[in-house]
Amino acid sequence: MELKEQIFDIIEKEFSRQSHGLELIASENYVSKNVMRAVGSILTNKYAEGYPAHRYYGGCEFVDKVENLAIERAKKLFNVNYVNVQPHSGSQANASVLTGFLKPGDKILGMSIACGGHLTHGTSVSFSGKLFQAYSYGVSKETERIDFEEVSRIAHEVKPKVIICGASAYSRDIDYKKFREISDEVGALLMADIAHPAGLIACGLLSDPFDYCHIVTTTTHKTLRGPRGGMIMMRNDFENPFGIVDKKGNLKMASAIIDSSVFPGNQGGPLMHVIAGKAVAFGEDLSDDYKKYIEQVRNNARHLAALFDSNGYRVVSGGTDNHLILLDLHNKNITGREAEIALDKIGVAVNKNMIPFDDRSAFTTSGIRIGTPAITTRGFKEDDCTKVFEFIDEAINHYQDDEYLAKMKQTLPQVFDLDNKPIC
Ligand code: DSN
Repeated sequence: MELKEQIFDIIEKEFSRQSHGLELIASENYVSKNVMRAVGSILTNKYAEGYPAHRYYGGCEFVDKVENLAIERAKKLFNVNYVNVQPHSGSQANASVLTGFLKPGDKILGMSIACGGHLTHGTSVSFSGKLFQAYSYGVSKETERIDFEEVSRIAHEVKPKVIICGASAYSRDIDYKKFREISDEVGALLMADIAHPAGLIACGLLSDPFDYCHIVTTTTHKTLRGPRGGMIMMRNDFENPFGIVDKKGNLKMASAIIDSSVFPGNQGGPLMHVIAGKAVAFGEDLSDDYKKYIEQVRNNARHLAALFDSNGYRVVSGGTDNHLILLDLHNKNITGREAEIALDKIGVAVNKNMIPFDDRSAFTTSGIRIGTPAITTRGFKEDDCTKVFEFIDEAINHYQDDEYLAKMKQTLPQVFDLDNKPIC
């Protein structure tokens, strides 16, 4: 087989995996044909370092239009006045904000990864924990919701320059007002990372972070159902409080700091094909159909949480406000890793996940995270989610029986009528 055919053969197999299985990884989704058309277009050929009308390359008249459209649509979607659509990923967006405003050794405070935070919010293995002195807050043992007493205590003790709110495995709405009060008390900038719930926030199903957070970052491929990528937003620009000046000695506005930190600070040429995909996705996200979709995402998550809860599973924090649920599998005598492997064997993709105060490592874990964005794109409603629960429960109850799991995998496409629920 020729080299290029090898790749397309693998892509076909992945297409079959995605089509014939259930995708329950909370950070994944299926993009539309038009998003794929944009991302697979000749825009990938174009270099466009800089920003619209201020590029370092000729021939940018059309890619300028693409980037401006992506910005305008994102502004409308989130009701904001500043957007940078160039970050290649959520991690790059976070890196651009943190390295733009801070110097190495400055202090940051973010949610601990063990309680649901993200790698780039200060873990020792990421740039955020290597470049900065990183501190973390968690959730209360009783409620498994953000422990604001702890946030306040640590913030007052260490006086971080940036406080980060937002998470990757947290199923509850976030009180951004409380975070802002604490940030103001200690003179910190407040950054929200809404990578996971962005779509629910855009449609008003969760609290709006923009009135309280100085800067908001997101990814574009999770609930927003766009291409893989990142984005940085502000409702209102502001004077940076850290005295950062430009070459002429003028105080830089936050927008100028972010723009120069994305390019040339952290990235080179923007991925114009991906920015085009973002523009297409944001156009879709502004539609009534998307609003119905995202409401169904939340309804499906609530339905699943209630089913697990009433059938002997422990749902972390007792339920969900968004698109994901976190299950504590202790009482099922199975680790998160074992559950992930068993579910993989029946064609259901989830990820093992630590639960708050987990007594197992990040590699083993006591929990799994389940998200509904992708199955909802395939048209799943509450009835389908009841079957999803039954499948997961059955697989967990037979997790050591490979033959049983193999039979379940064979029946899964028919049970869920997957041939009539295409992924694109
Ligand atoms: N790794 C992503 C997730 O699965 O939540 C976050 O970046």
